[in-house]
Amino acid sequence: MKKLILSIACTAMAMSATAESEFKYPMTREMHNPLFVEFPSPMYGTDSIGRMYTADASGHVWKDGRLYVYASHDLEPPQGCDRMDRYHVFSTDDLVNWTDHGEILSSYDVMHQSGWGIEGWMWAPDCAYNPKNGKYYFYFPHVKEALPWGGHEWRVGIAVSDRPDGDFHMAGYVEGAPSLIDPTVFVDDDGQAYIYNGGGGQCAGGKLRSDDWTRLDGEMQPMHGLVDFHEGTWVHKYNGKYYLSHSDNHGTDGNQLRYAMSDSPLGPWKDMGVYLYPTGCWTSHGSIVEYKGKWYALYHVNNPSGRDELRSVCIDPLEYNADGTIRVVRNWGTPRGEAPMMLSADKTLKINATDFNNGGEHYAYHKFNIEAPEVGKSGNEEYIKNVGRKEWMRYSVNAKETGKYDITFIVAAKVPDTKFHLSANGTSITGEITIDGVSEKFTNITVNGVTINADVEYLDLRCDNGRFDIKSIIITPVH
Ligand code: FUB
Repeated sequence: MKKLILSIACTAMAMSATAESEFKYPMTREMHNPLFVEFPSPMYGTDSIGRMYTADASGHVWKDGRLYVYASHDLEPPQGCDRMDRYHVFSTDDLVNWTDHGEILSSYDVMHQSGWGIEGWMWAPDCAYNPKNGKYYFYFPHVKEALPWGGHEWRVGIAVSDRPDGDFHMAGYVEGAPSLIDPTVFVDDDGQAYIYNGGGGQCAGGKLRSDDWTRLDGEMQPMHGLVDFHEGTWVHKYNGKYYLSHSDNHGTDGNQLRYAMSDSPLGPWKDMGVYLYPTGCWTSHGSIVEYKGKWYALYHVNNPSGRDELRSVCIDPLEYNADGTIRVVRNWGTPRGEAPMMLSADKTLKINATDFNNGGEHYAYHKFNIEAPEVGKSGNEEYIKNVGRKEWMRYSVNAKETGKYDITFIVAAKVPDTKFHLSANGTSITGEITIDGVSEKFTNITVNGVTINADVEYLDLRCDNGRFDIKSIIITPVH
């Protein structure tokens, strides 16, 4: 079995090597959220080239002042997350022009340089710089050998280089680290390096030896005080406090990113809540980094592909309150009017579908293949037409207080089995709604007694299947 997998791996590598040799790295392009999709990427097991998909971004600013992003590489066509492979490193010095430095490590390299590991399964990585020896340490979770799903032993692999952007060579794995995914390394101001990993509800942390960042100094311990921990640990320091951020197990519209604070890098931690609402992608995984005096959140979405296993890294500003707490990342554009539309217990709110937020693709809507949602006209009324599967529009609203509402959608399905839902701050509040029949005529569909919380910032109208036109959403308080 192992032999077969190895031979498939070698064939795939040989074919993609042909394709990749046509690329000249480094390769720089101007880019906006979602990032890196304009770079080429080999398609799994063929010699054709597709779009680059990336996830699990770890951001670092190194000696040269550039912001580097170490990300997972979702290969197309995906097979769950099994085929993730061939890490690339990206960097920028202006957040507009991004450089792909090319592939820095693959599962093939691990197998051939270290003698363990299987094809694919190269999940969320991180990188750390040790100023004492001038070396960059690339940490990544990888499966030791092929076993049935669930039986896998995960190792924290390590590759080392004198450069941040390539020339990494395997230097073993972190012996004694628990069999968990998503390793990350935080280096404190005194030079002490701490390593963390975690997944499936468990998070562990410990020290690396000061004379050898490939080895633990003592045992890794469970991190206490985290709430609803799922995976994707990241630790940073701000104004003398330690922050551990991670994804949670939130269901609808995907996981959220939460954070906890502590006076010590190994906790105990105090959960401080959510800093990134669900984006519509099943997984969420982020990092927080200071760059040129400002702070940024890196995270991923699935908008460009519409698939949970083909993700794309994004970056947005992150802000702290005066007390050191983190504000929720504002990746929802700005209201079309002067202020968010107001929801209150004494008035019906009519949201015209065409009044989606300002801010464009990624912030205010997602539309495949064309620039913006299509606008149609019915009599004097404008409407949005052809909202397709995994497309969405976003509307800024405020609620005076938490309340119950009846919500009516004025819609027309264009194909059978059309389904959609409405979310508040990335959480579905209506559940999936099916539009019966296909018609040119608009019809009213009402969902009764929907709770909308006072903290609502925006509503997303998301198409789950099929295609529909929509005129408006009418939100009536229930008394
Ligand atoms: O990318 C594969 C896995 O999905 C990562 O290791 C997790 O953090 C999640 O993003």
